[in-house]
Parts: sequence; C-alpha cells; structure tokens
Amino acid sequence: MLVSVKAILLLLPILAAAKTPFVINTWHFKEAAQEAWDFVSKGHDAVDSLEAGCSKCESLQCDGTVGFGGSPDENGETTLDALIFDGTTMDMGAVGALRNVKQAISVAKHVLRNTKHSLLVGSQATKFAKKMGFKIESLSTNKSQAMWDDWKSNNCQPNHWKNVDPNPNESCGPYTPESENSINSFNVFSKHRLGISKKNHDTIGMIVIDEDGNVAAGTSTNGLKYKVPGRVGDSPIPGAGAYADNTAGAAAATGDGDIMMRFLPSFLAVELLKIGKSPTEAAQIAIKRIVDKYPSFFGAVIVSDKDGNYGAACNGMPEFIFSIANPETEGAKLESVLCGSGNN
Ligand code: SD4
Repeated sequence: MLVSVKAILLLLPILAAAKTPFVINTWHFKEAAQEAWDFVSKGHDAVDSLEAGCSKCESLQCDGTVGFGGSPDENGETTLDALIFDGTTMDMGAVGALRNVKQAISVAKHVLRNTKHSLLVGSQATKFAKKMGFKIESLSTNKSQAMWDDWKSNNCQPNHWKNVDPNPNESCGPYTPESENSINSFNVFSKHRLGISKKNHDTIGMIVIDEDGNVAAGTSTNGLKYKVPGRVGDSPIPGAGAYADNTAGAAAATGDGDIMMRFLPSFLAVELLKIGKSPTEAAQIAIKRIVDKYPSFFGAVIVSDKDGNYGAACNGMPEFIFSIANPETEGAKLESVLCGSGNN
C-alpha cells in the first residue's frame, strides 16, 4: 500500500508536467496554435514560438482582422498593433498603429530584443522596422479598399466619434467639437457602441509555455474597422492585451479594446492567479469587472497558469472559441466556453 502511494506521489509531477509545453490562443485560429506548437514542441523558447504562431496568423490574414489588408481606418489605411510579453524577464516589446510593415509581431520582438523601450508607435515605428531590415510596403488590398469605399458611400457608418458636429451618426467628417445647442450628445455607457461586434473584431492573443517553464504572452491585430487614424487599441498595452509572469501564468484578451484597456484584464487575471484563483475563475472575474460597468461589452480573456491549466471567459457573444495545443492533444484543437450576456 505504502509503495503504491509513493508511486502515485512520484507520478504526480509527471502528470502535472504533461500539460506543458502549452499553447493557447484566441478564436478558431488553429493554424496559429499549430505553428506555435510545432515550434515549442521542438524545443524553441516561448517568445520565439509565440512569434511564430502570431506570424502565421498575420500571413494568413486570420479572419481579415490580423495582419495586412483588413480593418481600414478612416483614411482607408490598415495599421497594426502587436505585443510580446516575456514572463521570464518581465520585459516586453510592442508596436502601436504600425504603418506599412506586415510583420507586426516580429517588429515587436525587435523592440523587445534590440531596444530598452517597450512600445513604439506610428511612422516612427515604421522607421525602426526599416532599420531592423523589414520591407516597407502598403498594407492595403483590393478587399480593404472595397470595404472602405462601401463605408464612405454609407455616410461613414459606423464610426467612432462622439459629441461632434456634424452628427457622426449621420454624416462623414471632418468633425469639430459639438456646439452647446447640438443634440448629438453620446452617453458613454450607451448600450450600443456602434459596430463593435464579432463582425469587426478579432485579434490573435496567445500564450505559450515552453519546456523550461518560460511563459510568454502576446497579441497581433489590425484593430478596429474605421478607427480614427492614430488609434491604438488594447492589444499592444501590457496588462490589457496580454500579460505574463512565470511565477503565476499569463492572460491575453480580445474584444472592444477601447473599453478593455481601461480595466487591464490580462494583468488582473494574472494577479488573481497569484492569490490562488483558477484560470477559469481569474478569467471570469476579469471579464466581470468590465461587465459591471459596460454590460453589453464585447470581449474575452484566455488565462493559463504556469503549469498549463487554462480557462476563458467572455461577454457579448453567445460562445467564445479558442485554440489549444499541449502534449495530450494531437496537434492544435478548438475548444469553447459559453459567454455571459452581462452577468457571467
Ligand atoms: C482592438 N482588441 O484593437 C482589439 C481588437 C480585437 O476582437 O481584439 N477584437 O480593440
């Protein structure tokens, strides 16, 4: 009897270790999880594997919402946000509103590896990328151009302006701050943030744990359709789009970034792991914090502890699909959670 208890005790760490290496990413972007898995299971580290996984989505233009040729801004230009957060060193690299370079996650990795900074933005980020050897090219495609033409001919609806003249719900700009007797005022808690839904939102948010237990988290996205030029979402913001800490685990988010970044859901989820919450509980609490203020908010958080136990929570859609790969799955597979519609 004693022997078998001892045997079980000896086996436990092996069973626990069987959950890593580990990859999880938002949405049905299984090819990205597979690519990251192919890297990490061959012994690459968490940061490089995460770069490989997110790069896959950038080149596949996953759902049109990652990489070039999607989500044109008000000028018709696609710009990219990306982040890599290294939970071993607590160092990071990110780009916001990156112009004219397709490989946003790789540029973010150069910010991590080759600078002492954390986040570079806009045209200056493009100049940095050029110095790092990236090709400068247009991120527009016939598809993104057609999307933008339709939006223009539909009086620029939906858009992301409020409290301006002319009424942004009816007309294109240029806009100016609304006059006192204008009737366009917008309630910040209004139920419907125009056009924010599964249809114009997706981001790859990914967590990778490598063989040595290093945890990395990151994101890549072209953001929000018809954004005001210069807009940066939650995705490149540490603690908002993603966060990692080897002592606890990691989290990554997708959804309405203008709201999400105010609540730092990825940071919150990792802090919750530190005080003993499970990944599912941590994800649920991080989402609830937002839902309490914005009941119809659209978004989701994926969370993994440092051992590869994982969970997710979501709001504003019926179900949230995510991709995972670990030693027990044969390659990447899809899983899902049901979402709350205001009180999960
Ligand atoms: C953003 N959070 O730019 C990103 C987009 C996204 O699901 O994740 N959509 O707001």
